[in-house]
Amino acid sequence: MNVATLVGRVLAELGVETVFGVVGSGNFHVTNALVANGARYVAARHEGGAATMADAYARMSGKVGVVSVHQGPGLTNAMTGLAEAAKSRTPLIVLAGEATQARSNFYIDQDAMARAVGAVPLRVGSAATAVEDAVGAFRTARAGATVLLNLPLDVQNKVAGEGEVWSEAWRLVVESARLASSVTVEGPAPGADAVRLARLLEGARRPVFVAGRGARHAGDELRALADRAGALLATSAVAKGLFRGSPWDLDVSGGFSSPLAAELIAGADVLVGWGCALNMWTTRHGRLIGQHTRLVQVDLDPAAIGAHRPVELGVVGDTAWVARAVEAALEGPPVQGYRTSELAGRIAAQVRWRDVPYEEEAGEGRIDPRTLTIALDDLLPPARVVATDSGNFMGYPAMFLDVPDERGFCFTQAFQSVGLGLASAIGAAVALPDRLPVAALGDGGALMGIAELETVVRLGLPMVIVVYDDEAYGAEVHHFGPSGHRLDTVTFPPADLARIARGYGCAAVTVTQRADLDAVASWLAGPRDRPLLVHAKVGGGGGSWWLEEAFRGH
Ligand SMILES: Cc1ncc(C[n+]2csc(CCOP(=O)(O)OP(=O)(O)O)c2C)c(N)n1
Ligand SMILES: [Mg+2]
Repeated sequence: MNVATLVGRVLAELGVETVFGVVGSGNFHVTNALVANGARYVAARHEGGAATMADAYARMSGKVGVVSVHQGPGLTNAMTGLAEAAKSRTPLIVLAGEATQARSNFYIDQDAMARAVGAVPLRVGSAATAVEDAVGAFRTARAGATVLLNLPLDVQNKVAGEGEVWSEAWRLVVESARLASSVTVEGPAPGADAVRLARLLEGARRPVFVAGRGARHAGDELRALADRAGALLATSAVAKGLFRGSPWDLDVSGGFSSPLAAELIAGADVLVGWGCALNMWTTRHGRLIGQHTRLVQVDLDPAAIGAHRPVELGVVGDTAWVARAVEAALEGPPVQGYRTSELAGRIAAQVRWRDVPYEEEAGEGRIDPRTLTIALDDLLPPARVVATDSGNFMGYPAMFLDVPDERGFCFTQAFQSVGLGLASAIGAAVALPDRLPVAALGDGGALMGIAELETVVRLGLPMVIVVYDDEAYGAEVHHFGPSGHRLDTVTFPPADLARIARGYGCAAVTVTQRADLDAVASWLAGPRDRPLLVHAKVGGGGGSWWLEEAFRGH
């Protein structure tokens, strides 16, 4: 056995079940070894897609994601997806061949590439350390890092593991790291600060909890604590769906908040961010934090506390642990807090965006994106996972498509890159095969990431791909247009996206009015053996305020 094969075998042994990638000579053996040892290989058509698929898969499955790429260009192609993963602290391993001769065409400084985007560069150093190196990479990833595991070409081919491979020593290394591939959260036990938070909540009359990425695993604990403290519940966009089903769920806090949700969050007297950065998105640049709101942040990472906004109290610890500790420290019976019966009625009637009246704006041959999305929300089954791309359009799916829980929304937007939406939906679909995957894309993002349409078809994913086509980089049009700038660099002639999709093997429908969506109902009623691309020619809706929020942060 050579080193590359041994590394693949170790990773499979550690519980890696799925690997995404584009295979070349430098990652051929490691990928084949993963497959030979039981992993599923998902071939992407571009490494950018592969990296994002692995990222989305990790987010939606709770397991370590693995992507396998060729040395040099295989890695550079993957970089945008890796930057997104690293910024989101997705537990991810990039297996990359590595050219070690500086005169090789494939040579680049791969460690520097990884560092530049916040990933951790590691290396299989020798045949003797291959097992240790692979286990170390897995552990580092599982603790919440995006890891580049370089596989130097001159080490890959060395003989490894012969004779000693199933020895007791090897077994022990693997056994010690085997906790399936699930991501585990480790951190200090909550202490006196948790008690301080309990006291603060006892004195609160209008508490609000905002849960972020670091609380996606703590939904039950936070609901229980909120019930005791009379708190309303909201999330950042990456945790959308976490409190679905609760009558006190305000959905997303930030640019996507409905007017009622924004009013209630801003009206909090104590606001607790749970595993949530409280950044410009979640707080609308601070406008959702009331002048007299007492701000608390709970986070596993001490450096996250107060990083975006000063807080009165910071509690370091895993959000589920802290929530349990705070609940245990609360004295007295459950209190009403913010939860009046009058408010329950208002929330039930008005908190969803679709219950907020709007003027239909679309003109001839165009559908209003709000009308489109509300109609799709009615048509698509509730067991769904929605992934969105970036752009002016993206608030429509985020605000008007409901999701059943925190695994119903895959929001790969930490790097704000256009073009990751389709690959995100593929990774989510592979992680959650029992749900209908929905990709919501702009025309720009759809055409940027279109190579993976072949992947959707090849995998037979029953995906609905909605393209909000305004024949433009609408974000730029809406931002710069009003000041009279020329817009021919950001506008495009019509493209027949439905026909392009049919060419890839999808079913497709062009939508210019509500009645055209009957084709979606027919597709849903059929065998769903081919993905459906909904080419929606959208108009109206205007420039989005969530995007203005983004431009303010540039
Ligand atoms: C990779 C990348 N390139 C460029 C941008 C700048 N940008 C932000 S939104 C946008 C327009 C995207 O167009 P489209 O997908 O059609 O969505 P729309 O804004 O029209 O709704 C662009 C080019 C970016 N964020 N990421
Ligand atoms: Mg567009």
